[in-house]
Amino acid sequence: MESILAKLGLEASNKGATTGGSSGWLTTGGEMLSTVSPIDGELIARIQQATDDDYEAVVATAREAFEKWRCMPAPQRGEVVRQIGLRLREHKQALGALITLEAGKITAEGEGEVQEMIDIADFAVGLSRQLYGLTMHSERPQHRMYEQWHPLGAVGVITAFNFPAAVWSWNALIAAVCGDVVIWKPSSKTALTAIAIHNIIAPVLDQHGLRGVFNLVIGSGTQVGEAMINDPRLPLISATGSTRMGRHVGTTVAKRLGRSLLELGGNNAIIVCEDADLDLALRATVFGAVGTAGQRCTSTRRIIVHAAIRERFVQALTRAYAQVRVGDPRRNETLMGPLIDASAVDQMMTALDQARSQGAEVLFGGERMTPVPGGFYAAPTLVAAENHFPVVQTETFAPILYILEYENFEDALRMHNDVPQGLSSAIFTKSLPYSEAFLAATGSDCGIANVNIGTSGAEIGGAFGGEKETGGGRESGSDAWRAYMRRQTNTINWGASLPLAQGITFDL
Ligand code: UN1
Repeated sequence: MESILAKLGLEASNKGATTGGSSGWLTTGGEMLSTVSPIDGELIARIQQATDDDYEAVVATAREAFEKWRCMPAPQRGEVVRQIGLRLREHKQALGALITLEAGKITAEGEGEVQEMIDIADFAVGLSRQLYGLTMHSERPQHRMYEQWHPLGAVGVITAFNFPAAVWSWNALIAAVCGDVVIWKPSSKTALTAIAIHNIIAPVLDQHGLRGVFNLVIGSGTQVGEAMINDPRLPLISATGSTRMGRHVGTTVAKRLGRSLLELGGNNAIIVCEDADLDLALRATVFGAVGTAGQRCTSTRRIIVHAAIRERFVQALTRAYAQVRVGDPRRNETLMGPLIDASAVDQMMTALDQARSQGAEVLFGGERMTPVPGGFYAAPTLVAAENHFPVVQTETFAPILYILEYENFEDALRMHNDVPQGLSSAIFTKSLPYSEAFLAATGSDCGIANVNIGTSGAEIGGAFGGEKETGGGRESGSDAWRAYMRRQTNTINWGASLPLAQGITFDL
């Protein structure tokens, strides 16, 4: 552990606010935060949290930095992000190991998360030469119309524990090439990862003399989070987390007519049709439901399986679940590490009690585990349930998979969409009509819909996010960059007369 911390510039006690670079750390006088590892409940390191004054200092520096950063040509901003990507490559293993230590992800997933950051850095570099606007044909003679995209300002980024590094990069690296500066409030559960990232990128910021472009403020939601969402100096708040949190962020930011980009809870299902390749469906389901201990927004929470193959599929799932090795995520053979903390395990147990009292049956798992003393472990769990059970309608951030059964395809689709959330979805079938029906306007109502691929593990190239209570925001690839810029429509008259639009005459 010591060597990982040393490689990432972390100490026993760390400062919790920076405006970027090696000398950007603020002398915070806030309360100490202890970070423990979910692997064994042991202390990793401490962080001195930001005070209100620190927050003010960061916002002031960020706003000053924006004045310059927005004037730097976008491809030059892309060059800074390219160098950040190189630093991330060099530190992929160490940062991945810290994510494992702090969030409990298995090594492959910890490193996979850093790879996601590297990929988005590459994407952002290309994007820095492609912030395209459209041109239009004016209805008036000798007029030209087009739109352009300008930097927006200081963007507030609030992230969750489950992707403590990648979600920052989706927002921050895209926002940076767009000419924005970023103020990041990470989850207090995984704030060391945020400090490590700022240490990794510090030499790049030093080299370019950039202070205030990438900022970090660590503190509680009630202090730092509230300050950010109520702050009119932050035109955009991008928040990832629960629907409950997002509802508060969305309404608070809306009250000041700011913008918010929300990526909230999911209740992701896979429909397994009678003609599905069951081996593929099985592997996708296990990765989706058990991977990251069921703590991805995109985790598979519901299986909607055709009655004719239900028995066979559930038996195969049960056999697979029995082989999932739960334990220390640093060990090569482990497939499922701990949940994030003791309360996450309690919430899982509460959900299972509710499920039983609502008429569900636990088919596999359901219990707490102690493969490592002091850690927060539970068994991957299969539950036979019905879609309308209140517990099935709710996102529980844990490895619980509800098994639902259908007989005709319309019922499967109806069940699929009949939840308040709308993030990710999948169908396993060899039938063109089924897969096309799933992707049609009348099919899946989610932001992500896959065929013969599970619900989790999305690539960075697409826009990521979902509908309904998932919040409607889109981050990462495609044209998600537009959310981080302001659009301006320009009409230029290069003639000698002043024709009015809509043919209006208004002569003196
Ligand atoms: C999240 O859980 O908030 O698709 C993000 C995936 C990852 C990102 C998940 N690429 O599972």
